Amino acid sequence: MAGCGQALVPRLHKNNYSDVDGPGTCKRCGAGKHSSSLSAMSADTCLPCEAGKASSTLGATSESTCVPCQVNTFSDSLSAELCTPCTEGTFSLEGSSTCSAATCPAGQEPTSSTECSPCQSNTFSSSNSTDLCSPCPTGKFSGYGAVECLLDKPLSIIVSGMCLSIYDGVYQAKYETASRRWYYENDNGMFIYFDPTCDGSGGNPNLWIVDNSEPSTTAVNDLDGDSTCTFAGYITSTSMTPPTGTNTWKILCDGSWTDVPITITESDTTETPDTILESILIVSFLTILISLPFIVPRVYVMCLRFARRNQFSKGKLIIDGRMTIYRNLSPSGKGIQHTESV
Ligand SMILES: [Ca+2]
Ligand SMILES: [Ca+2]
Repeated sequence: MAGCGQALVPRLHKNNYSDVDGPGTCKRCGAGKHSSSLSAMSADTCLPCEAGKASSTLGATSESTCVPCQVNTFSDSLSAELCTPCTEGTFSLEGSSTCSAATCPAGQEPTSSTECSPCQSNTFSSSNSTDLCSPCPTGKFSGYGAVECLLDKPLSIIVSGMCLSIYDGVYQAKYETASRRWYYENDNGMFIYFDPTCDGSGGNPNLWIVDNSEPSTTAVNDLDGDSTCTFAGYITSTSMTPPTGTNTWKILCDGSWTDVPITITESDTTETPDTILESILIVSFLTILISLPFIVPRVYVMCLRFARRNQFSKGKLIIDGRMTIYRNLSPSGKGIQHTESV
Protein backbone atom coordinates (compact mmCIF):
# COMPACT_ATOMS: atom_id res chain seq x y z
CA MET A 1 0.00 0.00 0.00
CA ALA A 2 1.41 3.37 -0.86
CA GLY A 3 0.60 6.94 -0.04
CA CYS A 4 1.95 9.72 -2.15
CA GLY A 5 5.02 10.39 -0.13
CA GLN A 6 6.37 6.87 -0.02
CA ALA A 7 9.55 5.42 -1.35
CA LEU A 8 10.21 6.78 -4.82
CA VAL A 9 9.88 10.55 -4.60
CA PRO A 10 8.74 11.37 -1.12
CA ARG A 11 9.69 15.06 -1.19
CA LEU A 12 7.97 15.71 -4.48
CA HIS A 13 4.72 14.35 -3.20
CA LYS A 14 4.86 15.73 0.29
CA ASN A 15 1.53 17.28 1.30
CA ASN A 16 -0.42 15.45 -1.35
CA TYR A 17 -2.68 12.56 -0.62
CA SER A 18 -3.84 9.61 -2.67
CA ASP A 19 -7.03 7.69 -2.47
CA VAL A 20 -5.65 4.86 -4.63
CA ASP A 21 -2.47 2.80 -4.41
CA GLY A 22 0.71 3.79 -6.14
CA PRO A 23 2.51 6.99 -7.01
CA GLY A 24 1.32 9.47 -9.64
CA THR A 25 -2.28 9.65 -8.50
CA CYS A 26 -1.93 12.28 -5.84
CA LYS A 27 -4.28 15.17 -5.11
CA ARG A 28 -3.50 18.43 -3.45
CA CYS A 29 -5.09 19.72 -0.28
CA GLY A 30 -7.58 22.50 -1.09
CA ALA A 31 -7.30 26.18 -0.19
CA GLY A 32 -7.78 26.78 3.52
CA LYS A 33 -6.11 23.46 4.36
CA HIS A 34 -2.64 22.05 4.73
CA SER A 35 -0.91 18.74 5.26
CA SER A 36 2.65 17.69 6.01
CA SER A 37 1.88 13.99 5.74
CA LEU A 38 4.24 11.96 3.53
CA SER A 39 2.01 8.95 3.05
CA ALA A 40 -1.52 10.22 3.21
CA MET A 41 -4.30 8.15 1.70
CA SER A 42 -7.26 10.39 2.47
CA ALA A 43 -8.36 14.02 2.26
CA ASP A 44 -8.99 13.74 5.99
CA THR A 45 -5.28 14.25 6.54
CA CYS A 46 -5.59 17.80 5.16
CA LEU A 47 -5.89 19.94 8.25
CA PRO A 48 -8.02 23.11 8.29
CA CYS A 49 -6.80 26.63 8.96
CA GLU A 50 -8.36 27.74 12.21
CA ALA A 51 -10.91 30.55 12.46
CA GLY A 52 -9.23 33.96 12.32
CA LYS A 53 -6.84 32.72 9.63
CA ALA A 54 -7.12 31.98 5.92
CA SER A 55 -5.06 30.38 3.18
CA SER A 56 -5.52 30.62 -0.58
CA THR A 57 -2.64 28.21 -1.22
CA LEU A 58 -3.42 24.89 -2.89
CA GLY A 59 -1.43 21.91 -1.63
CA ALA A 60 -0.09 23.77 1.39
CA THR A 61 2.50 21.80 3.35
CA SER A 62 2.53 23.76 6.57
CA GLU A 63 0.22 25.47 9.01
CA SER A 64 2.28 28.61 8.41
CA THR A 65 0.42 29.13 5.11
CA CYS A 66 -2.66 29.90 7.24
CA VAL A 67 -2.25 33.69 7.50
CA PRO A 68 -3.94 35.62 10.32
CA CYS A 69 -6.70 37.89 9.01
CA GLN A 70 -5.58 41.50 8.71
CA VAL A 71 -6.92 44.27 10.92
CA ASN A 72 -10.63 44.93 10.21
CA THR A 73 -11.15 41.58 8.46
CA PHE A 74 -12.24 38.24 9.93
CA SER A 75 -12.86 34.55 9.24
CA ASP A 76 -15.45 32.88 11.42
CA SER A 77 -15.04 29.29 10.23
CA LEU A 78 -12.40 26.62 9.73
CA SER A 79 -10.66 26.21 6.33
CA ALA A 80 -11.27 29.80 5.19
CA GLU A 81 -9.80 30.64 1.81
CA LEU A 82 -10.13 34.40 2.37
CA CYS A 83 -10.85 36.75 5.27
CA THR A 84 -14.00 38.89 5.05
CA PRO A 85 -13.94 42.67 5.61
CA CYS A 86 -15.78 43.90 8.71
CA THR A 87 -19.04 45.73 8.03
CA GLU A 88 -19.01 49.52 8.45
CA GLY A 89 -18.77 50.65 12.05
CA THR A 90 -17.27 47.37 13.26
CA PHE A 91 -13.61 46.58 13.72
CA SER A 92 -11.25 43.71 14.38
CA LEU A 93 -7.70 43.15 15.46
CA GLU A 94 -5.30 40.98 13.45
CA GLY A 95 -6.28 37.30 13.45
CA SER A 96 -9.91 37.87 14.47
CA SER A 97 -12.77 35.44 14.02
CA THR A 98 -15.36 38.22 14.58
CA CYS A 99 -15.73 41.99 14.17
CA SER A 100 -17.24 44.13 16.85
CA ALA A 101 -17.61 47.78 17.77
CA ALA A 102 -16.98 49.35 21.12
CA THR A 103 -20.01 50.88 22.78
CA CYS A 104 -18.96 54.49 23.14
CA PRO A 105 -20.45 57.21 25.33
CA ALA A 106 -22.40 60.08 23.78
CA GLY A 107 -20.11 62.46 21.91
CA GLN A 108 -17.72 59.67 20.90
CA GLU A 109 -17.44 56.99 18.26
CA PRO A 110 -15.65 53.64 18.09
CA THR A 111 -12.21 53.62 16.48
CA SER A 112 -11.62 49.93 17.21
CA SER A 113 -13.36 47.10 19.00
CA THR A 114 -12.14 48.49 22.31
CA GLU A 115 -11.48 52.19 21.77
CA CYS A 116 -13.55 55.33 21.32
CA SER A 117 -12.59 58.82 20.23
CA PRO A 118 -14.49 62.11 20.34
CA CYS A 119 -16.72 63.04 17.41
CA GLN A 120 -15.04 65.37 14.91
CA SER A 121 -16.28 68.94 14.53
CA ASN A 122 -19.68 69.18 12.85
CA THR A 123 -20.57 65.60 13.70
CA PHE A 124 -22.34 64.35 16.81
CA SER A 125 -23.45 61.30 18.76
CA SER A 126 -26.38 61.83 21.12
CA SER A 127 -26.30 58.57 23.12
CA ASN A 128 -24.22 55.55 24.11
CA SER A 129 -23.81 53.61 20.91
CA THR A 130 -21.68 51.46 18.65
CA ASP A 131 -22.45 53.80 15.72
CA LEU A 132 -20.13 56.34 14.17
CA CYS A 133 -20.88 60.02 14.80
CA SER A 134 -23.49 61.50 12.44
CA PRO A 135 -22.97 64.68 10.39
CA CYS A 136 -24.81 67.77 11.65
CA PRO A 137 -27.92 68.80 9.69
CA THR A 138 -27.42 71.65 7.22
CA GLY A 139 -27.13 74.99 8.98
CA LYS A 140 -26.13 73.53 12.34
CA PHE A 141 -22.68 73.19 13.78
CA SER A 142 -20.85 71.32 16.51
CA GLY A 143 -17.47 71.28 18.15
CA TYR A 144 -15.18 68.43 19.03
CA GLY A 145 -16.88 65.59 20.94
CA ALA A 146 -20.40 66.97 20.52
CA VAL A 147 -23.59 65.30 21.74
CA GLU A 148 -25.75 67.63 19.63
CA CYS A 149 -25.47 70.21 16.86
CA LEU A 150 -26.37 73.80 17.63
CA LEU A 151 -26.78 77.12 15.88
CA ASP A 152 -23.98 78.48 17.98
CA LYS A 153 -21.55 79.52 15.29
CA PRO A 154 -19.81 82.67 16.55
CA LEU A 155 -20.16 85.96 14.72
CA SER A 156 -17.68 86.83 12.04
CA ILE A 157 -14.93 89.23 12.99
CA ILE A 158 -13.38 92.13 11.10
CA VAL A 159 -9.63 92.52 11.50
CA SER A 160 -7.66 95.64 10.61
CA GLY A 161 -4.15 96.96 11.19
CA MET A 162 -2.07 94.00 10.00
CA CYS A 163 1.26 94.76 8.29
CA LEU A 164 0.25 92.60 5.33
CA SER A 165 -3.22 93.43 4.06
CA ILE A 166 -3.97 89.80 3.17
CA TYR A 167 -4.36 89.23 6.92
CA ASP A 168 -6.96 92.01 7.26
CA GLY A 169 -10.64 91.68 6.45
CA VAL A 170 -13.65 89.64 7.46
CA TYR A 171 -12.96 86.28 9.08
CA GLN A 172 -15.78 83.71 9.26
CA ALA A 173 -15.88 81.27 12.15
CA LYS A 174 -15.15 77.91 10.55
CA TYR A 175 -14.83 75.04 13.05
CA GLU A 176 -14.35 74.55 16.75
CA THR A 177 -10.94 73.29 17.84
CA ALA A 178 -10.06 70.93 20.68
CA SER A 179 -9.90 73.80 23.21
CA ARG A 180 -13.58 74.57 22.39
CA ARG A 181 -12.53 77.79 20.68
CA TRP A 182 -13.49 78.31 17.06
CA TYR A 183 -10.97 79.11 14.39
CA TYR A 184 -11.61 81.68 11.69
CA GLU A 185 -10.73 82.08 8.02
CA ASN A 186 -10.79 85.17 5.79
CA ASP A 187 -11.35 85.39 2.03
CA ASN A 188 -7.58 85.22 1.42
CA GLY A 189 -7.32 81.84 3.16
CA MET A 190 -5.66 83.23 6.30
CA PHE A 191 -6.55 81.89 9.73
CA ILE A 192 -6.97 83.05 13.31
CA TYR A 193 -6.90 80.36 15.99
CA PHE A 194 -6.08 79.72 19.62
CA ASP A 195 -3.13 77.45 20.43
CA PRO A 196 -2.48 76.36 24.05
CA THR A 197 1.16 75.59 23.09
CA CYS A 198 2.27 76.54 19.60
CA ASP A 199 5.43 74.38 19.54
CA GLY A 200 3.79 71.44 21.27
CA SER A 201 6.34 71.35 24.10
CA GLY A 202 5.10 73.94 26.57
CA GLY A 203 6.64 77.11 25.15
CA ASN A 204 4.68 80.27 24.33
CA PRO A 205 1.46 79.25 26.08
CA ASN A 206 -2.04 80.51 25.31
CA LEU A 207 -1.75 82.46 22.07
CA TRP A 208 -4.34 83.71 19.66
CA ILE A 209 -2.50 83.38 16.37
CA VAL A 210 -2.78 84.86 12.88
CA ASP A 211 -1.35 82.37 10.42
CA ASN A 212 -1.45 81.11 6.86
CA SER A 213 -1.63 77.52 8.19
CA GLU A 214 -5.05 75.96 8.77
CA PRO A 215 -5.21 74.59 12.31
CA SER A 216 -6.27 71.10 13.30
CA THR A 217 -9.66 70.67 14.95
CA THR A 218 -8.44 67.73 17.01
CA ALA A 219 -4.87 68.58 18.06
CA VAL A 220 -4.62 69.71 21.67
CA ASN A 221 -1.35 71.57 21.10
CA ASP A 222 0.67 72.79 18.09
CA LEU A 223 -2.50 73.12 16.04
CA ASP A 224 -0.64 73.69 12.75
CA GLY A 225 1.49 70.61 13.42
CA ASP A 226 4.88 72.17 12.61
CA SER A 227 6.47 71.67 16.08
CA THR A 228 7.47 75.36 16.02
CA CYS A 229 5.82 78.71 16.59
CA THR A 230 5.78 79.97 13.00
CA PHE A 231 3.02 82.43 12.11
CA ALA A 232 2.29 86.03 11.11
CA GLY A 233 1.31 87.38 14.50
CA TYR A 234 0.04 86.61 17.99
CA ILE A 235 -1.34 87.93 21.24
CA THR A 236 -1.32 86.16 24.61
CA SER A 237 -4.92 85.65 25.68
CA THR A 238 -7.12 82.83 26.93
CA SER A 239 -10.27 84.55 25.65
CA MET A 240 -12.79 82.15 24.13
CA THR A 241 -12.93 84.34 21.00
CA PRO A 242 -10.21 86.51 19.43
CA PRO A 243 -9.84 89.56 21.72
CA THR A 244 -12.06 92.34 20.38
CA GLY A 245 -11.29 96.05 20.46
CA THR A 246 -7.86 97.49 19.75
CA ASN A 247 -5.07 95.47 21.34
CA THR A 248 -1.33 95.31 20.87
CA TRP A 249 -0.32 92.21 18.93
CA LYS A 250 3.16 91.03 18.01
CA ILE A 251 3.19 91.09 14.23
CA LEU A 252 5.95 90.00 11.88
CA CYS A 253 6.52 93.24 9.91
CA ASP A 254 9.33 93.24 7.35
CA GLY A 255 10.95 90.28 9.07
CA SER A 256 10.94 91.56 12.66
CA TRP A 257 8.46 91.17 15.50
CA THR A 258 6.75 94.50 16.05
CA ASP A 259 4.13 95.76 18.50
CA VAL A 260 1.15 96.65 16.34
CA PRO A 261 -2.32 97.87 17.38
CA ILE A 262 -4.78 95.45 15.83
CA THR A 263 -8.50 96.18 15.86
CA ILE A 264 -11.00 93.33 15.90
CA THR A 265 -14.73 93.97 15.81
CA GLU A 266 -17.57 91.49 15.68
CA SER A 267 -19.63 91.59 12.54
CA ASP A 268 -23.38 91.03 12.82
CA THR A 269 -23.56 89.80 9.25
CA THR A 270 -22.62 86.27 8.43
CA GLU A 271 -22.87 84.56 5.08
CA THR A 272 -25.33 81.92 6.13
CA PRO A 273 -28.42 84.03 6.99
CA ASP A 274 -28.02 86.09 3.79
CA THR A 275 -27.81 82.94 1.74
CA ILE A 276 -30.87 81.47 3.45
CA LEU A 277 -32.83 84.71 2.96
CA GLU A 278 -31.94 84.82 -0.71
CA SER A 279 -32.94 81.18 -1.13
CA ILE A 280 -36.32 81.80 0.57
CA LEU A 281 -37.02 84.81 -1.68
CA ILE A 282 -36.14 82.93 -4.86
CA VAL A 283 -38.21 79.88 -3.88
CA SER A 284 -41.19 82.09 -2.92
CA PHE A 285 -41.03 83.98 -6.22
CA LEU A 286 -40.84 80.78 -8.27
CA THR A 287 -43.70 79.21 -6.29
CA ILE A 288 -45.95 82.21 -6.98
CA LEU A 289 -44.96 82.25 -10.64
CA ILE A 290 -45.73 78.55 -11.09
CA SER A 291 -49.02 78.85 -9.17
CA LEU A 292 -50.37 81.83 -11.14
CA PRO A 293 -52.11 79.77 -13.88
CA PHE A 294 -53.97 77.89 -11.12
CA ILE A 295 -54.69 80.84 -8.83
CA VAL A 296 -55.99 83.39 -11.38
CA PRO A 297 -58.96 81.33 -12.73
CA ARG A 298 -59.94 80.33 -9.18
CA VAL A 299 -59.92 83.94 -7.99
CA TYR A 300 -61.97 84.94 -11.06
CA VAL A 301 -64.58 82.24 -10.33
CA MET A 302 -64.69 83.21 -6.65
CA CYS A 303 -65.29 86.85 -7.59
CA LEU A 304 -68.02 85.83 -10.01
CA ARG A 305 -69.76 83.74 -7.35
CA PHE A 306 -69.46 86.53 -4.81
CA ALA A 307 -70.96 88.96 -7.29
CA ARG A 308 -73.83 86.62 -8.11
CA ARG A 309 -74.64 86.11 -4.46
CA ASN A 310 -74.48 89.67 -3.29
CA GLN A 311 -75.01 92.07 -6.14
CA PHE A 312 -78.20 90.81 -7.75
CA SER A 313 -81.03 91.85 -5.51
CA LYS A 314 -83.27 91.50 -8.53
CA GLY A 315 -82.58 90.44 -12.05
CA LYS A 316 -81.85 87.70 -14.47
CA LEU A 317 -78.80 85.62 -14.98
CA ILE A 318 -78.40 83.21 -17.89
CA ILE A 319 -75.87 80.41 -17.40
CA ASP A 320 -75.51 77.44 -19.72
CA GLY A 321 -78.86 78.15 -21.35
CA ARG A 322 -80.72 78.34 -18.04
CA MET A 323 -82.22 81.60 -16.90
CA THR A 324 -82.44 82.40 -13.21
CA ILE A 325 -84.72 85.19 -12.06
CA TYR A 326 -83.82 86.71 -8.67
CA ARG A 327 -86.25 88.54 -6.42
CA ASN A 328 -85.70 90.03 -2.98
CA LEU A 329 -82.26 88.53 -2.67
CA SER A 330 -80.53 89.21 0.63
CA PRO A 331 -76.82 90.06 0.74
CA SER A 332 -76.13 86.46 1.80
CA GLY A 333 -77.69 85.22 -1.43
CA LYS A 334 -80.81 83.75 0.23
CA GLY A 335 -84.09 84.74 -1.31
CA ILE A 336 -86.61 83.85 -3.92
CA GLN A 337 -85.28 82.67 -7.20
CA HIS A 338 -86.77 80.87 -10.15
CA THR A 339 -84.78 78.93 -12.75
CA GLU A 340 -86.02 77.85 -16.16
CA SER A 341 -84.56 76.89 -19.50
CA VAL A 342 -84.30 79.65 -22.06
CA1 LIG B 1 3.02 75.26 15.56
CA1 LIG C 1 2.05 78.23 10.96
